[in-house]
Amino acid sequence: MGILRHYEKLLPLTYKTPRVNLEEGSTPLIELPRVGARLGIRLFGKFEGCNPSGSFKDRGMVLAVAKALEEGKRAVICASTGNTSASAAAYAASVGIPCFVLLPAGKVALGKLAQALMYGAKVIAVKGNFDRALELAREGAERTGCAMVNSVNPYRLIGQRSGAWEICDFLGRAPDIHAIPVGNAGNISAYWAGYNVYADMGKIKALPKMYGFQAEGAAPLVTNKPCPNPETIATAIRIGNPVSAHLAKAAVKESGGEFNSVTDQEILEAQKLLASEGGVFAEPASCAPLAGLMKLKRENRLPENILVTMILTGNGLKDPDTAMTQVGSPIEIDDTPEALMKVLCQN
Ligand code: AN7
Repeated sequence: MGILRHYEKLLPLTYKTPRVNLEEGSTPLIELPRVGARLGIRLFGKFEGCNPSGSFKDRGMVLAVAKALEEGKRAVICASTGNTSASAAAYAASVGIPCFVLLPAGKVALGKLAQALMYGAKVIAVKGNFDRALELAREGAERTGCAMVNSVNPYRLIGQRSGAWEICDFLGRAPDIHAIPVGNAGNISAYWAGYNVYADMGKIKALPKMYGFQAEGAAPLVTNKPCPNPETIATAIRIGNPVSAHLAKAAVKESGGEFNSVTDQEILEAQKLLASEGGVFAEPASCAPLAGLMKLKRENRLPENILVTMILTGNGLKDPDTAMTQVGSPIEIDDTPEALMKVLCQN
């Protein structure tokens, strides 16, 4: 039914807020018994790749675009490592307003670029990294009056709280550990706020520990200082100066969690493991939490038999190029039963 209808009472809606809807949210919380057994925990992945534009960004974008319309804005603008742009472009298309997206040139996964262009956004490739593109987008919004729909827009994070509510509605409790990738640091902050809303309402008795995972080459929250030249294969989280760093730090501190980093190689191994033993294909950035949990396990820092949720923030289909570097090619055969049998009977 879409986030705005599903959580109408928990969101800042008025009778004037248009009920924008692409049927976002209600994504599956998938138990992953084979992967969980390796870790000695009960493991669930919330597959945000099932959202209409293929990532968690739709949860906040639907509210940000609805509020922009309510406030009389005529266009939206954002900077993005890819998923925000795909989401903004989709919602702008659905309500019929222009969308401008600023991307770090050459550093966005192909599927995301194709999405923004297909949805009809004006796509601008900036010769600089995401952090610079974000500064430019903010300036563009100020000078033109376009609605800024990056997570500096408070409605984005409010909409993204819905992910936490769905997890609690499904499990009847919060997880012991909530593991999540961290780029611009909005989503971890939104989940923490969401869990706290449910705790205040008495819907959950205990809060989770928030574990934020970054890529080693773009880990400003682990090193505790901005990273001027972020670099990682997980381009979605190739961010050096997260705008919501203060909120994310508070979430980790208040919950008794931690920030940690994982290497690109660990991310790729986790992506393959999640697909081949979980049946879920998530994009590289989304696999930083699994890589991080594996690391904690190796270090004997992961308690046994606890309930852990990881947020699988984006669909693996968005970045086939990276996936293909990790797998072999198909076995080509002549179009005969004999040739087929040779392959089928190879031990
Ligand atoms: C798949 O699209 O920042 O810590 O511009 O696409 O809330 O930023 C994407 C971020 C994790 C990090 N996983 O979330 C953008 C953008 C995926 C992402 C993150 C992103 P935040």
